[in-house]
Amino acid sequence: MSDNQNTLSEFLLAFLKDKPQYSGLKEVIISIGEGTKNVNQQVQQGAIVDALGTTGDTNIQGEIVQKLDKLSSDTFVNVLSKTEKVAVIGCEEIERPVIAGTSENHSYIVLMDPLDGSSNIDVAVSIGSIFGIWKRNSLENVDEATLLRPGNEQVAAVYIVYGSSTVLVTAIDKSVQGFTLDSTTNIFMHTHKDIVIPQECPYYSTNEGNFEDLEPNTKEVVLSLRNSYSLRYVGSLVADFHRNLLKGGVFLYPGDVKRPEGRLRLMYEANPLGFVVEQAGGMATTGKERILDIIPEQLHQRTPLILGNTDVIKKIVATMNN
Ligand code: AHM
Ligand code: MG
Repeated sequence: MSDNQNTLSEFLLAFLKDKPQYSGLKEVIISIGEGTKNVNQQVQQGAIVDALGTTGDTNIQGEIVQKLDKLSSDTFVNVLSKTEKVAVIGCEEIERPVIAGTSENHSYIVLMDPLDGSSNIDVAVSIGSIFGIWKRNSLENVDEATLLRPGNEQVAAVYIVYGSSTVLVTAIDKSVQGFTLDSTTNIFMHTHKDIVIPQECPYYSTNEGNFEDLEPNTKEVVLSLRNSYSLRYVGSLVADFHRNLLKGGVFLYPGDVKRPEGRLRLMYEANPLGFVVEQAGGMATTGKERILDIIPEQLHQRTPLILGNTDVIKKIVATMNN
């Protein structure tokens, strides 16, 4: 990587230059970066700019909408629509798909969780944003069915962690790259090059409070993880994922007797992070099948999710299916 590729824009320009199949992707990812700067400012200012607390509404998931959920959803819909490269947007906070344009140039589909880790917003703990990006077949109609594509057809995924620093990670064409927002210039700098998940697995991340509701085989998995690795659980998927991606680890939100379908959402949580982790050498599964091979039926459907270190996950899957 030469010195003149040191910002997100410069990286994307160089990396996508000879890849015509990704025409327009640079603009889509740059728009996510621009939206992130706006969201980041609100996250950093928090209570000072009245960005904390709830709107008083309930979303399609039946969850109380936080002000930052709404602000980030509006922000990213706005910046993505303005690119004129995105045909349709599916969003955790919006029941129906948002149709952004139907011309031939509107060649991308974006699924997003605009503000992940909502329970951590008001308490200054790391939160994030997640995006899965698919290519639209320009001959097809743009409607709800347009969005229902398996994760293995994604062309890129992006996530952002608003943490002790603000980091944006891209996965495109088997290349995972990280960019840190320089708070003095407000520019994303290329700081984490060619990310590969470590072979070591120091950490496991799961909500231990759900232990008693787990199926017997899943209990066995968690008991074994307890004896082998240190527990780290932020309660923001993006933050737990990012730590495990950089330091090594495995994240689990399995189904249980109360919620066999799990808690996390397939289209805008599991698929994008599953795409990132596979490109970084890791694995993403429900325990029974590869996340990216699930044929989706609904925009907001949930899935059990296990993702991270490949060797450890293979053992987990063997125990779960014993
Ligand atoms: P959100 O997208 O509404 O914030 O919900 C998803 C979050 C994930 O970030 C996190 O992994 C999980 O919910 C935590 O759930 P729990 O509080 O049950 O452990
Ligand atoms: Mg989420």
